[in-house]
Amino acid sequence: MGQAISGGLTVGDQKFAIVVARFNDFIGSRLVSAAVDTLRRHGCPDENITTVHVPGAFEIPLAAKKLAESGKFDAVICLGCVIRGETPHFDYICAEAARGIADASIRSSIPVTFGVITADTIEQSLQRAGVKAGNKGAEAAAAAIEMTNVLAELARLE
Ligand code: INI
Repeated sequence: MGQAISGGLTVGDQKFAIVVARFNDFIGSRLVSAAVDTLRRHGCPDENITTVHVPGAFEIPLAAKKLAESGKFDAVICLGCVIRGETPHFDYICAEAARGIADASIRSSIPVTFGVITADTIEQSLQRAGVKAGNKGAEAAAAAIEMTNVLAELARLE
């Protein structure tokens, strides 16, 4: 068998940016708390965490792209909550948020993780924000940490 490459969950001097939508802030703030808690628990000092607030999930990609391309961060964590019941725009907002976040990551070559809840109801959203079904903010932060370490391993191949 060839070599297996993976990334751990240890934080050294990596710097993280969090982009969070203010729309549905009741959920978004829970995602931020969980993301920050996850970063801290893996060793990230508070001074290495920058949080940026944008109006809604639709605006996340632009801020994420700017942060990712700034050269100041090792990963960007995108958080928000889009609830279908509240808008006929649901599908457009979700699609653009997902596409734009992926695009920011590929263009900048740094991890930009997707912690945007897309749910049918407020109850489902709450379940994914720390009640019953995990917390998308914590997941997105853990994925960001892991990916910074995967990229460090990949850089050693070059
Ligand atoms: N933005 C969200 O983040 N979540 C939503 O559920 C939502 N709804 O329901 O409309 C939402 N809309 C705002 C959108 O993201 C933009 O901020 C707005 O269209 C201005 O560009």
